[in-house]
Amino acid sequence: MDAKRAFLSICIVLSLFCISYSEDVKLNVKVVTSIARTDDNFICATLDWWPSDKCDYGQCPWEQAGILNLDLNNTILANAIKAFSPLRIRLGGSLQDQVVYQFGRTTKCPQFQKEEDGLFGFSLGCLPQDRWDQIHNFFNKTGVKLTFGLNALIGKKKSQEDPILWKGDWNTLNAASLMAYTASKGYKIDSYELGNELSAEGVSARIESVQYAKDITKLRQLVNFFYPNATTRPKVLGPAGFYGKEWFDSFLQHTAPGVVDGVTHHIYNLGAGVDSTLINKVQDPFFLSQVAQTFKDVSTAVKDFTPWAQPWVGESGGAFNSGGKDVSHTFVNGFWYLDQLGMTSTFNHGVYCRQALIGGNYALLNTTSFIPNPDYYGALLWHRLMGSNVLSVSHEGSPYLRAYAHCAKQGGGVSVILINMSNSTSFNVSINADMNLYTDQVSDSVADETGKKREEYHLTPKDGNVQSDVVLLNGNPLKLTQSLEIPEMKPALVDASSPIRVASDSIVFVRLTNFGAPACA
Ligand SMILES: *[C@@H]1O[C@H](CO)[C@@H](O)[C@H](O)[C@H]1NC(C)=O
Ligand SMILES: *[C@@H]1O[C@H](CO)[C@@H](O)[C@H](O)[C@H]1NC(C)=O
Ligand SMILES: *[C@@H]1O[C@H](CO)[C@@H](O)[C@H](O)[C@H]1NC(C)=O
Ligand SMILES: *[C@@H]1O[C@H](CO)[C@@H](O)[C@H](O)[C@H]1NC(C)=O
Ligand SMILES: *[C@@H]1O[C@H](CO)[C@@H](O)[C@H](O)[C@H]1NC(C)=O
Ligand SMILES: *[C@@H]1O[C@H](CO)[C@@H](O)[C@H](O)[C@H]1NC(C)=O
Ligand SMILES: CC(=O)N[C@H]1CO[C@H](CO)[C@@H](O)[C@@H]1O
Repeated sequence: MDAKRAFLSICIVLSLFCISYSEDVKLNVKVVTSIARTDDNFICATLDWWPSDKCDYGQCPWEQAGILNLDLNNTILANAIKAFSPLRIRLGGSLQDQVVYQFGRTTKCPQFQKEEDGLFGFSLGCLPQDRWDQIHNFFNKTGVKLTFGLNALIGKKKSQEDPILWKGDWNTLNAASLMAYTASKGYKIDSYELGNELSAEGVSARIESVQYAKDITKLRQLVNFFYPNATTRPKVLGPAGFYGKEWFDSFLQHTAPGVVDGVTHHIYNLGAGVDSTLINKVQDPFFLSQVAQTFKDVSTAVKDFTPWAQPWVGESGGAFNSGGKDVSHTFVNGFWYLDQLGMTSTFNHGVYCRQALIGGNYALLNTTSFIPNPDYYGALLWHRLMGSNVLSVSHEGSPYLRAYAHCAKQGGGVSVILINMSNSTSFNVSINADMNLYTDQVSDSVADETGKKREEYHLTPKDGNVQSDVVLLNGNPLKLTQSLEIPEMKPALVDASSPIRVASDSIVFVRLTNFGAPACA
């Protein structure tokens, strides 16, 4: 400690010469009980409806990535999805409440057009039947657990008194035709979701909470009718919008047991994609923590009113209006994204859907080349290493070091993620397994790690540039193989008795294979 202080003061005096210093941190992991649980497929990514002429801030970042245009023959896209085996995908977004399906009585199938009076500046659009077949063939081949977002405004009318309030009952006919066809073809649907961002204040449109509860109850009836076998029946999710206490409480109180399986809400806590301070926000732990109250509120509301359901983040892109052009697809965005995954897990969220798998500036895959961005690899490591039981973890070091611990997904032990948002401090982290249920006083480690190995995955940006699209794993760039496969991601095996070195501006996943954790047994 003294040596470190001395080093630090020399550092301050000779600040020209001292670029970085290191700090010892003791991480305390409570291993007796878990504090929350996620779904086995917590990682989820979205696909959206945006046409190529969706533009923000003088830029049109969706290109051919909307679901009606997306090249489903692309090898990288298929390999990127297959690597998750399976990947949870939510298909939905702003234009979802303007899509009709070419099934049943709906035979005409117009495409989205720019339209000034239309919601989000577009006309109605349509999902052609043959496109639905192509989508399902592709998802079947690549292994996708699909959430499909249905149009909730069909049958409703704009009210007189409030220009964005829509009134009247949901007309289920078109959705029923789609569902009948989908079930008859044996296409797998993990869940149906109703509407997009119509809750609370709404965005372009809104529905009152009691009306929405009535509509989603109808969706439950449709699903039960078309999927009589309860074992394989899709889940029902909603409201897929922004949290507001009054609206959510009322909606949940007006749904009967068994209607809703997942309570989905959306997060855009970083503000507008055009914001020039976006790069600072994603590295600022004090800013990033502010959204925690929303996760807690949703989790509490679900526990109080619909304890049979699970809270989900149904869509989260960080920065809205397609993300930040120079930030959202780069290494630095991982500080926000992986911290969000950790944070929502501790608040008992089942799933976290990242906007977007492809499209916009915030995609896991590059919109034009399909080459995975750094967050793609972060998501994949999370999916492979972090199991569904969440453990409590704390330390007294710098707030710029974030840490989350889960039972390992496979092979036993505990997985930890360490996020160092500091560009100047590195950390030497030793991990203590705290067996004490009742006090915070640190007791002895349970496992003698001498001679044992642990697995480490160090993620750093190429050339130390946090705005790089290329991420290094243990010092080597992650890039597709010659046959365009996702590269293997091998851990470094490190003597388990030494501290974990966490460089400044880096993210480290660690699997402690020999960590005795009763909560993970
Ligand atoms: C942290 O670990 C590195 C490498 O093992 C070592 O050089 C450094 O002195 C350590 N720092 C502290 C503060 O213990
Ligand atoms: C994709 O592949 C299918 C079958 O291999 C083919 O029929 C279709 O034309 C291809 N589409 C494009 C856009 O290349
Ligand atoms: C793909 O479709 C076949 C035939 O319907 C089915 O047996 C299989 O389980 C499906 N696979 C996935 C991953 O959905
Ligand atoms: C329901 O689905 C499960 C899983 O596919 C199957 O084992 C079971 O036989 C089905 N039940 C009925 C009544 O068809
Ligand atoms: C896609 O890659 C190009 C070329 O490297 C880059 O200029 C662009 O910013 C990337 N876009 C996204 C959204 O990843
Ligand atoms: C570290 O971050 C601060 C604040 O964002 C910045 O002013 C500084 O230039 C950065 N230092 C390095 C070495 O990147
Ligand atoms: C304590 C510390 O090193 N803080 C720095 C962490 O990194 C952020 C972003 O790079 C800086 O803004 C802090 O000054």
